[in-house]
Amino acid sequence: MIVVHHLENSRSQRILWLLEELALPYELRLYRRDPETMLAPAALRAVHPLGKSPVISDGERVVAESAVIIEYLLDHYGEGRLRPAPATPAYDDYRYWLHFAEGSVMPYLVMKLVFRKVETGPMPFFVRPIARRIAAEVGRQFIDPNVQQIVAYIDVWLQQHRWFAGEELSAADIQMSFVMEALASQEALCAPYPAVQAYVQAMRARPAYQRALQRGGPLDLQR
Ligand SMILES: N[C@@H](CCC(=O)N[C@@H](CS)C(=O)NCC(=O)O)C(=O)O
Repeated sequence: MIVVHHLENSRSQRILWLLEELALPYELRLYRRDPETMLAPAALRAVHPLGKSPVISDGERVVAESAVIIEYLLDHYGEGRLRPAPATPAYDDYRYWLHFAEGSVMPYLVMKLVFRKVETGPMPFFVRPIARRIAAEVGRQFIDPNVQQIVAYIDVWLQQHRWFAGEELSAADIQMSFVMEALASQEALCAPYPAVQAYVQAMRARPAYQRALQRGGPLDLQR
């Protein structure tokens, strides 16, 4: 039996969506974030030393890292679904977006979250003005322009492609889903990009996506 060690409100949502699209049976074990730090509980380290989510177990095998879990599940249970045939243009696009999510977007989104905490979180009063000024400048000069460039780039792609790898939904869409939800949670950022907005609506409309949210709990990426 596939067991998904699911951290609430996290990238693990991708794996639930994939399993629902594939209509595979799975057990969901829910882990709550620490309400103050938002970090995962120590119990996740009993599953994998890094204690991050998603992580799955399948018999004796433990698999971590979203894209690797996706490939593992498709290799073992996909039966050719949700992945274009290898060495085709659609497959090359599939693989690009599968890696783009964690390789090129998530680092900026995590940086944004961390620096926002520096701007708004508690700290000794004598360093506060300097720390906040630095955090704001890093956002303004480095993080925000990169995120804006990425959204514009995705929008151009989605004007020409229904899903990330072409006409058919693929697991690249599932890997990109957390990125798309994180971008969509910033309304002002996405307002000029109708293709991004239409894509997010199409993704959310899929019954399997909704079933995954029902099982795993809601995504609130503004927290
Ligand atoms: N690149 C990894 C990232 C895993 C990751 O950082 N997950 C976050 C959840 S979105 C996490 O477990 N955070 C809790 C913590 O760091 O304590 C993947 O895609 O699986």
